[in-house]
Amino acid sequence: MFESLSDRLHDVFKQLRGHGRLTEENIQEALREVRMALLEADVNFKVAKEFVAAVAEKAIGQEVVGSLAPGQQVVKIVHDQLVELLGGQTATLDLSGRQPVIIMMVGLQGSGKTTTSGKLAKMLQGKGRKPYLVPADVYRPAAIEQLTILGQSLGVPVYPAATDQDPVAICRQAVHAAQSAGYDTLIVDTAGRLHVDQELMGELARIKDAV
Ligand SMILES: Nc1nc2c(ncn2[C@@H]2O[C@H](COP(=O)(O)OP(=O)(O)OP(=O)(O)O)[C@@H](O)[C@H]2O)c(=O)[nH]1
Ligand SMILES: [Mg+2]
Repeated sequence: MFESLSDRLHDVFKQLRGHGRLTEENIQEALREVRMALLEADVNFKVAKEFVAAVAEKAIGQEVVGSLAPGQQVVKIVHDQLVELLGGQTATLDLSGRQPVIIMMVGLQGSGKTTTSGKLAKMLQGKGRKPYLVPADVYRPAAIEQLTILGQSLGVPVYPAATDQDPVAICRQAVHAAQSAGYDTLIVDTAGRLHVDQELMGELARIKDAV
């Protein structure tokens, strides 16, 4: 995703720099390209729209038009805005504390918990940690299988949970299994849920308490 985004932006910037002077149309055209690049890189529609609007406002506000190196200036504005969009500060995962460290993936149905669990596991493995994936979604058909296959393809061990088990029990047993196998980071992939679903929200609280 980032590779194709940077390729696209590179092309847009090259065109911008090529202009001795920039008109407002030049900038708008470039920003249309930036917007397309963001959308193709899977950025949320609203985020892309706001991003381009913010850049446009700054670019036009700073009187880039007619300035000495207008292309450079627009590139800088886009760059600064991208840094801001991705979060001005870098936050790292806090993996200190008693081992195994437990990461709980929580969110709406389909928001990307399972996929992100896999990405996290791979990233942590690359840093020399020993992640253990824990499927705690016993409700959606094939949810356990999804994480199991993901783990297999990544070479990350997955706790062998079954759908007739209680998610709280799965997590508790997975912690014991991790302790005896020497896994230092548990990634608990919970079932998607709405915050108004009291029963399922209660389950999350119980998992948190249990592990
Ligand atoms: N485009 C895009 N799709 C994603 C991303 N992350 C996940 N998906 C897709 O979104 C869909 C749902 O992803 P999951 O990881 O299964 O989401 P989930 O939160 O675990 O879903 P539930 O367990 O059903 O609540 C899948 O088709 C994923 O391939 C992402 O970053 N970008
Ligand atoms: Mg899932």
